[in-house]
Amino acid sequence: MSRRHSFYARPLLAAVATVTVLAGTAAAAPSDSSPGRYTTAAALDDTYYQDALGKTGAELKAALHTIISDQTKLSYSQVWDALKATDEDPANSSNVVLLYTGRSQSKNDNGGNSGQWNREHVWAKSHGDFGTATGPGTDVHHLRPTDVQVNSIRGNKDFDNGGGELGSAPGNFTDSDSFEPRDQVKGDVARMILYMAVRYEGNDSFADLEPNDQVNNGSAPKMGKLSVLKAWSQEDPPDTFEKRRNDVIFERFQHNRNPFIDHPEWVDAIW
Ligand SMILES: [Ca+2]
Ligand SMILES: [Ca+2]
Ligand SMILES: [Ca+2]
Repeated sequence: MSRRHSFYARPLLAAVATVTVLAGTAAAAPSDSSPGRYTTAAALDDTYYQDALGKTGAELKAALHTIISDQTKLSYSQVWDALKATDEDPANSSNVVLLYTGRSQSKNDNGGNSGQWNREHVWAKSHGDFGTATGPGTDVHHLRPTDVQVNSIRGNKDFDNGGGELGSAPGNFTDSDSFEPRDQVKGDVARMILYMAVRYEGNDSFADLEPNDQVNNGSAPKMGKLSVLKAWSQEDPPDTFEKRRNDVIFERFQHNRNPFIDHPEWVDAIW
């Protein structure tokens, strides 16, 4: 375990220690004792993203790859519990919010039956054929709770605009070769795909995942369409739910971040 990793794995302990030291004094609590202190852009730039600052293009991508590859990896069964935390409904802690339908549903109503929620691989696992072995197939940065039937309709299609609207998930569209998610999650989808492209570079036992500007990518380790994903990232910038999700993954599960949620401008800096 690297020094960076062990440092970030213990934000709560550090916060507790700070509070203990200050107990009994009249001093105001320092700003870094609040739970979200690692999530401010300035704090992350001074620490987590230090080696990426000032870079662009392939150099930026390489620096980010090194930074985000320092992570804890989950098993596929651990993904269930992670999603119950990362995608918790802010208005109801017993529920998760499903990606495509936006439905709030009981955390315990997960499984493979119609009407339940299951684990959607936003980067379809057949694109690069990584399956559900520990690795890209269990990386919760691109795994989301979805309605079982809608997950099946999306299948392994690439992302693009157009098609007919899904009766079971209004606002989502599909045709024979592509899927268009609802407006509220278009940027989320784009940033998940681009995270995967930076995280997986073919230097482990898995394929080098990369976006391209096509559909019908099949089992190639590619996902389209890049030009559409870039537009979606612009149209739907990170909101509170997406940022909180990144924090929960970082602090509680994988201890790595999606850089494009923290720095959306890095999408254009690389692609
Ligand atoms: Ca299409
Ligand atoms: Ca969004
Ligand atoms: Ca890659």
